Amino acid sequence: MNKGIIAEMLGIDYPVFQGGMAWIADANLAAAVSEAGGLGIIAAGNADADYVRTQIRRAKELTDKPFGVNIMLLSPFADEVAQVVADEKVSVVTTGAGNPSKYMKLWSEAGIKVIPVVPSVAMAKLSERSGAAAVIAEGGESGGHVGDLTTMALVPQVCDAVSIPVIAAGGIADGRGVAAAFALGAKAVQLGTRFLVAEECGIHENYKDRIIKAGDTATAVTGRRLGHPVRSIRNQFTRRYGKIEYTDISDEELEKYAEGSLRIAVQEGDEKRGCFLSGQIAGMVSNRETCRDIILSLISGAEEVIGGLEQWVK
Ligand code: TUI
Repeated sequence: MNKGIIAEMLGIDYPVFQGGMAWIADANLAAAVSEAGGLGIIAAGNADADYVRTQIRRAKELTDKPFGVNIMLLSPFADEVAQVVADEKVSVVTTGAGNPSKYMKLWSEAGIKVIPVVPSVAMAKLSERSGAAAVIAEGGESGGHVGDLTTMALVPQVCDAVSIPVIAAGGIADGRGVAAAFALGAKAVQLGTRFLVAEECGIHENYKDRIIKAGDTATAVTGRRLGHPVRSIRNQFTRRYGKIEYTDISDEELEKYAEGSLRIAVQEGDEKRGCFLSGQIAGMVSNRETCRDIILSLISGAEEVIGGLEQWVK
């Protein structure tokens, strides 16, 4: 497979990004993905500047290849983390859950390529105007904080609306998904859920089991009332959240109910109190594998699918 313009621009071997999953995507996972030829991404999530600096320095020890940092813009530490990535001159910054425009000058002066996650054409155009190198069009099939549109509807509309390259995310976990993303006009893909079960991913074994055992309808979205819809595996946490979400409970109490639930899932694997973020594609994820095997199977799978599509051409 030709690597395409995104991989060319970033100096990586394959057009595959690992999503910046809060509490999950640390230096170990990111370095393993980058070493395997994809783009590993450290998630800043809600962590402070010290944590993010430590993770960046650790990743630099583990790999000489480019890697990125994802900044979750709703984080109370977003400003200080934005400064850390500039000081550390990371190759790539991706952003989620908001509009990164106010940081663009700082990051471009540090020579960072900024690639915002966008849930709509409007956000994609705004990102292009603010100087983004590319955008990640993420459909609501994805895990975590989700937008309204599906990958199938979002990606081609974003590709038509901007002239910077587009990376597709949401609902992709094998070569068929990669081939489909290219067919829609994307130049690379980003995957989260499949990397959850990577050998190098340090989450609790219960979390990995939940992903491997998940079926197609295993996930649900909670948190719409607070304006931050989040997709995760249905369990006691989501059922209880769903029950109280539209009662007269205050926003503060609702937020308090969810507080810490992601950390509990990742570190304690507590099936009752944890929020196990996952995309809808979890039903197809069934093997624990190394990051290298995941990336190589995505690429060889996509090549096979694309080769087979010739039957449709007269
Ligand atoms: O950000 C994600 N996925 C996430 S963030 C997260 S942690 C979290 N913590 C508290 C509340 C909510 C989440 C877990 N998973 N994906 C990228 C993404 N970005 N999806 C949707 C968006 C997005 C939404 C609105 C990007 C921009 C945007 O702009 C709105 C505006 O006008 O500012």
